[in-house]
Amino acid sequence: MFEFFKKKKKEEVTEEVTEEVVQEQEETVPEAVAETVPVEETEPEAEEEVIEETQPEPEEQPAPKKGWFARLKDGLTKTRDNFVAGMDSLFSNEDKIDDDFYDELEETLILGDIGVHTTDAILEKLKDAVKHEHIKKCSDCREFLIKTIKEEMATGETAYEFENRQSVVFVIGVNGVGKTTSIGKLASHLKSQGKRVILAAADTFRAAAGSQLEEWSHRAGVEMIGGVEGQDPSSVLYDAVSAAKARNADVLLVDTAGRLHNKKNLMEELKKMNRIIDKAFPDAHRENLIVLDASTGQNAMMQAKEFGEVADLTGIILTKMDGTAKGGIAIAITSELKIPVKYIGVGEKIEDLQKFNSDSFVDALFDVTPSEDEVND
Ligand SMILES: Nc1nc2c(ncn2[C@@H]2O[C@H](COP(=O)(O)OP(=O)(O)OP(=O)(O)O)[C@@H](O)[C@H]2O)c(=O)[nH]1
Ligand SMILES: [Mg+2]
Repeated sequence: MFEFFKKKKKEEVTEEVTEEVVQEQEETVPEAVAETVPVEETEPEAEEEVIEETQPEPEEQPAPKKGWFARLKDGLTKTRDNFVAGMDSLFSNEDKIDDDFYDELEETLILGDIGVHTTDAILEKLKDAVKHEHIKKCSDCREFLIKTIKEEMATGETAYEFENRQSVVFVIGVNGVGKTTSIGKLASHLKSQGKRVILAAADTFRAAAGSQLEEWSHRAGVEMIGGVEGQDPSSVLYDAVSAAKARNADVLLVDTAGRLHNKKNLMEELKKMNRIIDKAFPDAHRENLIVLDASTGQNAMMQAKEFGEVADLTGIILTKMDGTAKGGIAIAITSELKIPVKYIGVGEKIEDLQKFNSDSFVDALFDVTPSEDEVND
């Protein structure tokens, strides 16, 4: 679990640090020379000044690398503050459980974007446990709640088999949710596992879309097949599938438009692309990932339902978990739609994509310390 994150982060942090150092050197060395050369010809006072200025600054130590669990917790800070803080006061008292307690818990869960359906399911289980198990006081409920949420989120084995098979990953979602960014991050993750990855820039609607993906392809060090603005996205897709076959690529990641002239057009276009992949590359394993912006809360749920008409969704990439208090939506989505969240985006950088594990997610949300194995980098 999270192996890629552990592995990748190490490599990339080192790369990044090295890059920064190189850049710093490139920038600072000529300046230092330029400033120190005239010093020999100038007044001694000036010399002193310049020397003072050019004293090598103590090298800034890179901040100690955080483990993935710490980063996940950091990313969930706002959600935790919003969701769990309210609950803590609810669970901190030793009172007997009564209807007021249930009402307050219900409100907290719904406000935490857990969704009505999931909240009902959780409360049902809690009431049952209060009746049949030894849960008497409000303070006994916390652990039970954590266990129940974990159960609600368990959608069976979360599969990442596409990572190990010849696959086409069709990435869809409304505009601005983070499709292109997530594809870049995913490409980099797959590349670091030694996979041959090709990107298809099948968003030909927006002029900048192709160049955005191209930038990510350079960052990730993978190839991209694109077209020109206004070109039929399906023709780009054909080219990309042909290239993936010809080069025996492991994974073809398909970026799509999040907006066309209108929503109906978009949906029709995506359906067509879905059929093309099926026809042109029937042997490839298919993964249809919808990208949802966690900060949009319940809207994300609606989008998952709508895009479910385009293709059979096999997973979700939930982005922008770092900046939202609505991360509880991950619980609602997994529990209600029964579509597994496979990755979460916790920032804008290439390494800010994590494989999703519901147990760790709930632990991070409730500030539970996970086992040593889980946190070890
Ligand atoms: N903080 C944060 N920002 C993210 C994350 N993922 C994406 N973003 C940002 O969200 C913005 C939109 O991302 P894109 O990848 O361009 O979104 P898109 O779905 O491809 O958008 P369209 O091409 O317009 O459909 C960018 O500024 C990204 O940097 C994330 O996990 N966290
Ligand atoms: Mg895009």
